[in-house]
Amino acid sequence: MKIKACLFDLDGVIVDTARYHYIAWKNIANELGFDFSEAQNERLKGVSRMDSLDILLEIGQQKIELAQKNELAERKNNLYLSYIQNMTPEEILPGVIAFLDELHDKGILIGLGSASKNALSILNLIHLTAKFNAVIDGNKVSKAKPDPEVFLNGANELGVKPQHCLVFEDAQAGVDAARNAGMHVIGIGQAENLKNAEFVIPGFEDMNFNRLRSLYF
Ligand code: B16
Ligand code: MG
Repeated sequence: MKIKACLFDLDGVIVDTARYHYIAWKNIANELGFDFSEAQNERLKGVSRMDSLDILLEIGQQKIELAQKNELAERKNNLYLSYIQNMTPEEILPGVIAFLDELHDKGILIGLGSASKNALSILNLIHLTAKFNAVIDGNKVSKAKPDPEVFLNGANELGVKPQHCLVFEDAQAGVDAARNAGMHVIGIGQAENLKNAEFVIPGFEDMNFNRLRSLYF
């Protein structure tokens, strides 16, 4: 088996925080006087907070000063934090825990590669931190996805070569980051939003070690 480590994105892969990000950004858009659809939100998935704001402002055709941008990004984050503060392990997406436990039993290393600066707080809220051998989040990287930095740092911390890593991602920027890192990648979601993924699966309910082995033997 050529896979020695699995690297998981957080938002949209382990837990569905994407909808909380969406509602928070929609609030900011509405305040600025324009609407923001779920289809448009696809462009923000996996993208860092400030890059997300730039995309939002481009959609709303707004030009604002840096100080106001910083203030909007902080307000969005405070809204987001207020939505996620009551998250519980019940919000972990179906099949995730069983798959992580199976990987652990088979000796596959497990890493997190998230653009979010809130990733560790979320892992703690859903009681999943201990299952990860390495956690790389938005505080540990300087270049956002699709730059490969987040996944290369993860591989490095795990001591595994990129070609032996498999990334699970729900965002195009993340799939591109994994490919740019020279890693294998399985998309989570719908194929039309995840070009260049080797395989696309709807979620982890039907994912297990035997299936992984059949795909990557
Ligand atoms: P924060 P992931 C990403 O997390 C989200 O998909 C993206 O929508 C968000 O803007 C980004 O984290 C930054 O999050 O504002 O919490 O630092 O998908 O890479 O786990
Ligand atoms: Mg994601």
